[in-house]
Amino acid sequence: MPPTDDDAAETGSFNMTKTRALSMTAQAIYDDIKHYFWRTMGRRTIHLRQPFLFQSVVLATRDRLMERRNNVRNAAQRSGHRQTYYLSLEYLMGRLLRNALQSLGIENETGAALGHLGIELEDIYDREHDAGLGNGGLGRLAACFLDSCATLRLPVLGYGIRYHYGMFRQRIQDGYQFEEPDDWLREGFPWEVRRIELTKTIKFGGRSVAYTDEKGELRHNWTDTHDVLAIPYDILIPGFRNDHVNTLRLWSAAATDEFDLDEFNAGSYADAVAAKNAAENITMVLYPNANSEAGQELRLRQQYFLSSASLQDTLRRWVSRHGDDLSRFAELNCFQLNDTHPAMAVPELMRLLMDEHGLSWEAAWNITNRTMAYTNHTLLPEALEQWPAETFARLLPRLLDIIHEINARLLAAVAERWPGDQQRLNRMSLVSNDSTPMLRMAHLAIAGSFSVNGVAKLHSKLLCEGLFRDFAELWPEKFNNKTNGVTQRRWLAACNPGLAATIDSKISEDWITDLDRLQQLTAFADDSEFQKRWRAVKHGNKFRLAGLVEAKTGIAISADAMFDVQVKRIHEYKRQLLNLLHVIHLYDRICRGDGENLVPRVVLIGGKAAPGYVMAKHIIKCIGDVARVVNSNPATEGRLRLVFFPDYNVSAMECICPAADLSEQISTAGKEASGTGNMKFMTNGAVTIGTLDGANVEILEAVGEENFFLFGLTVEEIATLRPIYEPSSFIDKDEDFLRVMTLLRDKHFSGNDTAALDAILHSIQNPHDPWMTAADFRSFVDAQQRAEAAYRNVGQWTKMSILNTAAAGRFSSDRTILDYNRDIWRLTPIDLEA
Ligand code: 26Q
Repeated sequence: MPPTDDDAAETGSFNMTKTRALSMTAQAIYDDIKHYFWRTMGRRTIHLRQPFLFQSVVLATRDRLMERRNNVRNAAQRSGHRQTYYLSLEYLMGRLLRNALQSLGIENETGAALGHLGIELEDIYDREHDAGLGNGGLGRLAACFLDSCATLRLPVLGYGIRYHYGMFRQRIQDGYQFEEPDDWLREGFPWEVRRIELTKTIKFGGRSVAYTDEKGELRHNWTDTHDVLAIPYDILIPGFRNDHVNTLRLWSAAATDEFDLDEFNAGSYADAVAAKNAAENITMVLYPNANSEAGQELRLRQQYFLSSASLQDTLRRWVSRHGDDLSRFAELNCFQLNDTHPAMAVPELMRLLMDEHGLSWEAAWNITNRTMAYTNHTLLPEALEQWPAETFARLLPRLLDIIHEINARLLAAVAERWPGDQQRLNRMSLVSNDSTPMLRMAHLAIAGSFSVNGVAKLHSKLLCEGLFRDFAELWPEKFNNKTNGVTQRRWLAACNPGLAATIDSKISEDWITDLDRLQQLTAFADDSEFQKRWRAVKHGNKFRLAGLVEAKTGIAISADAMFDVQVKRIHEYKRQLLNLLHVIHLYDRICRGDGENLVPRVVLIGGKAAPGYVMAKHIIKCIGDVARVVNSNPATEGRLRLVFFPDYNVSAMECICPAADLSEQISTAGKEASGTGNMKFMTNGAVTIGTLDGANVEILEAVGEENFFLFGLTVEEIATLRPIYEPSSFIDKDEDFLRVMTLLRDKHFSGNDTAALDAILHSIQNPHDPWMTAADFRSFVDAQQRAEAAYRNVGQWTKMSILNTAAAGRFSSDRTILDYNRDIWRLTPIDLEA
């Protein structure tokens, strides 16, 4: 067993009071880079293809973060502050170096240091592998939140999993998606610091045994378990130029020394050691299914592993600072659950408090219910997590006891409030009433939390009226909204330096930490000189993206065309298909000679399909099929291009969102919880074409109808139409739509394999199409025509673009975090001076 900080006797510490802080000059940074390259790594010659110079730059940067982290820790310990722990199975961090240098304010100095070597800082940035430990929106939101918490100096620690393989890399071959493993740790990840002394032991399997303790109280023992070690790795998260640094702590699984050796001791020592893999598999790979419930047992292990290790860690910190008295624990700690993925934290905290710290049920429940807060990210019923009770019984028997007890008390409360309402009891139970009883993780999270929030106003409202209605009736005070946001440090300052400088030329730089200041740009929306500069920046960004697109796909696109962009996970509810139908309609117009007046347009679609999601893979294939025909028809030259952007990820978005003119946010109303790409595009001056869904509703409210292309049925209209929905009634009465369908039916775009196009034809024509794509076709095409007309008027379009950026202030994750802090966390910023 590795040493822990609990049992290691303190033998002293370095006196740091006389240590001077590391210098931030170009010379000092140069010296440190040289030191790491030459002395630590023992390398002599610089090859940019090798990782060593990049790693030396990271280590020099990390040193400067680490000394700030130490100062923050000392200040925080003195203040005895309240603290929040963000529990998330995903953190989609992307690259870290540019962000770290900009936050520390040493980008120029580091650039100069590398300049001595004749090396461009941009080339070092490009050397970094994305940390892709997330699927999409939910994981990237966690990363934006960490940035905002550090910038707001809030004591928030992120807990997650150090997956060995992150989100798969997407390769497109002959139009099909192929998944390749993302071996992101292969060259090492120099940002992380392994904290072996904080290792925890996680139990699995075995059985729960009841006994009576010396005081005559009923207690439980979880025995005969198969234990796994959780080893933490820390990544430092800097605030923007405020000397504040927070921590992201990622757990990695390792086998214990005793691991099952008897079980395998039948003869071969080597086989027994090889079997340690089973334990280490827990953190091997991120599950790549966003918005769908996969139900794999290994995923359940991951969830419990994260929950248990993180809670043990917070209890360890508590005991080391406050001793065994837990009476003030709830006052000073808060756990924010990023969806139900870490919902096992509810029964696990109960277990730790009762079984390991000797608390009664009432005392433990009082703490749990005052510290847990749950964020929901989906309205799709099929994405709500459920686990077979049987799996729990086998893997986590003690937790199942506790869940049954929570359920018994919940149902008693419901029965008291609504006597005789058996249906309500069945609906609200934590355990479904099926032949194979399932545990409903959302119900567990709601029952265990003092706060439940959605991620946009519409989404939060729909949760209370729909999925969680019974719970909202029982506990209305728990339910609240926290509209998502994105960090403007990454999603404007870092990724769009041209626009940032243009903004700075008119208003101060304060928007970097106070995005509402962008509102002042409104005064310049009509200023023709400013407009000219605004357009030049956008054009430059489009040129940059055109280069990337050509490098990745071989397709040449013109920066003079309108860039019409939809990038996000591929999912039927997001309706990439609706976008595709519009492209086919434009193509049809060009073919029949009605394309003379079309604004030249590049339609860019990117995103990953979950490997097991057949329909999503069909959609990718279809986009490729249509693209091939459209792009090779000479009539479309200079008018229309369709591009599928392969392997869309965080770093790709940093190049894509500054270059977009039109942002496609076209989900079926009531299905997209919030969306956050919509906010990144808006901040960078793209105009949205979108439905009244998720945060689009608030974007529209902020920017005004005249600066947004609204289309489509509302949530209420969708609900009314659904029972009588007949796609052919929309297709047959619409000549444009009929022509599009005829091209598809005639297999105009099909190659040898028609499976994808057939499936798509079928889904559009299906009266049971849950996404009701055909119903929104006409209104989408009309909105596209309005967008096109607006784009043709250069002055009008530029004004709309400026006004979108100007209205983006509300969509800063700083605002979101301030909302969480005001209503849920109630943290005091750390004051380094005090
Ligand atoms: C669940 C069980 C088993 C395996 C995987 C999963 C799983 C993994 C990831 C389920 C869902 C996710 C991710 C969901 C997600 O990204 N949701 C998005 O969250 C964003 C941030 O709030 C919103 O803006 C988007 O609207 C929402 O779709």
